[in-house]
Amino acid sequence: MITLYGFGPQFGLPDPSPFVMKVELLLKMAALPYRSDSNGFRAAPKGKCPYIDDDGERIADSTFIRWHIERKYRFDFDRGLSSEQRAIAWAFEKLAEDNIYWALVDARWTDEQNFQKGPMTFFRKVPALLRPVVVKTVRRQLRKMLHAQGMGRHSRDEIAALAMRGVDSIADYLAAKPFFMGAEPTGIDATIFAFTAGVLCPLFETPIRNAAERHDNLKRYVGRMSARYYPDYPEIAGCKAGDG
Ligand SMILES: N[C@@H](CCC(=O)N[C@@H](CS)C(=O)NCC(=O)O)C(=O)O
Repeated sequence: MITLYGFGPQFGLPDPSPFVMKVELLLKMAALPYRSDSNGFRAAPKGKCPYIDDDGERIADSTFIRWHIERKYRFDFDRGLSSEQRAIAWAFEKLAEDNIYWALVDARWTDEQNFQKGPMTFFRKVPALLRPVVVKTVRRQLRKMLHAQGMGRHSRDEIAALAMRGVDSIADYLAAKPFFMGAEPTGIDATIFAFTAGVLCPLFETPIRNAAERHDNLKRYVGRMSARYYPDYPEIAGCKAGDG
């Protein structure tokens, strides 16, 4: 049995982490039975979630988890795609994970109002007396990470401009197709769904979300993916499951 370690449903999303949502989608696509555990962060092999435990074998990082599923269960997420399409899918995946992701982190963790509505809830279990110190320390670490990655060196407007360009590219490439690469879902849909839902999450006020909301095809896509993979959610990120 596979255990998926994440953070648990929050902000109206199956998980606040797009990487955890991505892995959950991959498990659903491969029709593998799994259970979710939101108490494993401290034991994370690389200090981050998601990771999985597959019958005692622990694999960290959403991309290595995908490769593990492909190898162990002989499941090709990209079946039917040409090598050119696979290359395009990989490039879009990394646009979301290595560029848009950091704009999302900045929007959720450094904007005060968004932080109070969102990530602040992660600290509920910290004793009230300690909470201000812990929150301050974690937010300082986050800012250091953003600075080291590079996104944190830009102004708010510059970060938004970069992320909006990424979101527009995703919407333009999706165009009128039902799924990102065509008529059927492939591996990249796990990532595009997770990050688009994260960007569209109505809890957070961001120019990136405003830009994404202008793309009707993106909202319909999130609704279509939700209907297929999260039938128990009437809506995810403000996108109704039946709207696709
Ligand atoms: N490359 C990793 C990224 C995972 C990641 O960044 N996870 C974040 C949550 S979205 C995390 O656990 N952050 C905790 C930390 O950095 O302390 C993947 O693809 O799984």
